[in-house]
Amino acid sequence: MAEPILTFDTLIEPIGSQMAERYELISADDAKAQERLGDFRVALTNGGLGIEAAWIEKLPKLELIAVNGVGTDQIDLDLCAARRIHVATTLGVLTDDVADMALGLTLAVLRDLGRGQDFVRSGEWAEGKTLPLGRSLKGKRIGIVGLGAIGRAIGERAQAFKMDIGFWNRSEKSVAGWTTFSTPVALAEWADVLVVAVAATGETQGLIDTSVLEALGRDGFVVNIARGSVIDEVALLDALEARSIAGAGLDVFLNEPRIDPRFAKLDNVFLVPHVGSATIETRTAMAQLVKDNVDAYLAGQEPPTSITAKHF
Ligand code: 8YV
Repeated sequence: MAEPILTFDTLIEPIGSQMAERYELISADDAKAQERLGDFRVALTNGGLGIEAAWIEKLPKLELIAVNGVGTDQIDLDLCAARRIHVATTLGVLTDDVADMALGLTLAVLRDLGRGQDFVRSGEWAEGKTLPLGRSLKGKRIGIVGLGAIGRAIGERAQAFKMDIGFWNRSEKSVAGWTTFSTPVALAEWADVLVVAVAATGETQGLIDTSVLEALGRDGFVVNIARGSVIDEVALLDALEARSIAGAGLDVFLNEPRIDPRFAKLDNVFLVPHVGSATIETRTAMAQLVKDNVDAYLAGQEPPTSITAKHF
């Protein structure tokens, strides 16, 4: 009998079909899932959704949560570690695409690409109207909040744009030629563009608050490719509306996909729907790693990218 897997997410083709051939994939939305609660050793989800603790508690045999993503903010890792449940993510394979998105959003807001496209499509250009000038990336200071693999990849790209690099990281790190700051406020005071690349945890919730936004100032931009929860979103919206910061490029929000309607009314933002890793290449590599984790575990091995195994 094929191993049943409780699914909250589907994987890109052809890996989705390969999984379905080898395992019995049962969607969490399917009534059948409720009848099989005692059978599931493996659950498959993504970074945005995670899995509710209430689900974990209903699954007495759960041994592996295979995450199609790197974010684990929607998973109770302490509970998983205590129950010796592997949480295996797609560590490493999405770094470059997410870093590209951070630079894409930086370009989009500094050069006002959204307004530029609207201007061409609406015919205003043809009518002879003109647009306000954008701002150069070259020579600007980019302040990276969180120097993990993605933060570092953002810095490397920003160097190619001839930006000055600064960062804040919870634990001490140093990179030749990059300036380190002891607090997010100090980083924001220095930076022209503050890029949020830190993992969402209890400690980083609301890290980018009013004091950080005030330090960034009216010529400063915020870019977020991490999680909505890392920014005090009401403070961000207030600052954008009051123009006490210049603008924001955002891939992530609170309450996705039903985000705060105040965002849609702003003309100093560039908004994309949580697509940092959404390329065919990266989603294929992510799906392959999810499958590798599941295959390895069910073959009696440690899942290659388990982040909880070290706590067992
Ligand atoms: C995905 C993410 O969009 O890795 C993450 O944590 O947020 C993204 O890569 C998400 O996992 C949905 O598949």
